Amino acid sequence: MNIGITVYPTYGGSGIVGSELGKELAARGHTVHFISSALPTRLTELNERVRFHEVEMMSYPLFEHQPYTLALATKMATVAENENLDLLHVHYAIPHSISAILARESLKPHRRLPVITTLHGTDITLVGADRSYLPITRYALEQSDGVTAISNYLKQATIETFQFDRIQVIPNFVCPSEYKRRMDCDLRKTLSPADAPIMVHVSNFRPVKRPVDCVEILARVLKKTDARLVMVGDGSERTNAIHRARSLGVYDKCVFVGKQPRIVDYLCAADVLLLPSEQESFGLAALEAMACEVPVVASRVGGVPEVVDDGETGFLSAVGDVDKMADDASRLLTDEKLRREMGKRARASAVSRYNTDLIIPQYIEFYEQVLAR
Ligand code: GMT
Repeated sequence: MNIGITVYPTYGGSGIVGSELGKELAARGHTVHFISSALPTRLTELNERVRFHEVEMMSYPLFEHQPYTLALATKMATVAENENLDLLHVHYAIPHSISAILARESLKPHRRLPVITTLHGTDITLVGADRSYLPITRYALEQSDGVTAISNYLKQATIETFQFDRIQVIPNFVCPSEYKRRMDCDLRKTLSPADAPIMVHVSNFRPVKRPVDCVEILARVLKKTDARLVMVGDGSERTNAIHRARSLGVYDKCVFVGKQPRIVDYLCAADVLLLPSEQESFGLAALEAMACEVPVVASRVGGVPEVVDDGETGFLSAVGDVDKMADDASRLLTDEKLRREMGKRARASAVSRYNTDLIIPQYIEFYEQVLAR
């Protein structure tokens, strides 16, 4: 197949999932055309099967804000014609689905271009549910030729908010040969020279991720055992997290490394992953950590309980219950046997349920079903 994929290139899990999906489809013989404002972060290698088409924006004094949605729709239609696309698959409904629907309509009647929308989370629970975007998001769902969601939780949330239920759940995935524990970890020595155990947090540091809670957890853990907190990523909450670490007197136990291209290296260096989010429709960081045998301490929200089995592959708590999260993290950091057993179970669970070889064929089958209609 010739597949057009659109993602947010620089920010958030939906872009990562869309990019990884494209690479996996290409590895299975399909040709994937990424249509986006910039090269998506995890797309390091372009080739005959993985192509990139940049959305060009004309600036004009009359435009207070440049109409990206229209520029994207135009690019989608052009690429569809020039590259003979079979379908468009967009990640994150707003505004990608609307652009794709516009592109599809602009090509009628001489070209068919089915639109598949994958819902990731805040496109439904935060942005889409906001009154300013709700009607257009409902329209995007109804007009898409196929809709998938990345967890049962998100499907249910979409039904409740939009009374729309034509949704197939296709969960996120992880490549087990790429995401696996490596013991030759020099990075660990750099992050924790005295070999104190490491808690890692990976996110885009938006308020919804509650990165400040990680610092609160660290301060409590330090009362029981030495530890380091490695904060991977960047976003608006980073300064608040640093400020809180300073005021709690634990800044010297934190390492803020910013955005990193190879998350797997940081996961392999870690003993525990902290994911204290307010909302999380899946928790891709949790899945990637589990594949690297890292148990997860997370909030019991959204789709996280579908991924992390409480007491088996990690520990779940109410949002903001940093005392309980710190107790759970301390237990894992001080009890090596428990940590290793949980880590092994975490990997087994990630591999048996979310392996790329299991999930990518589900997308291909879904494409075929939509095309056959
Ligand atoms: O919150 C993010 O990291 C970004 C956001 C997005 O839509 O780009 O992530 C959502 O999609 C990820 C990939 O499918 C999921 O793993 C995250 O749980 C989800 N985030 C939220 O629901 C807050």
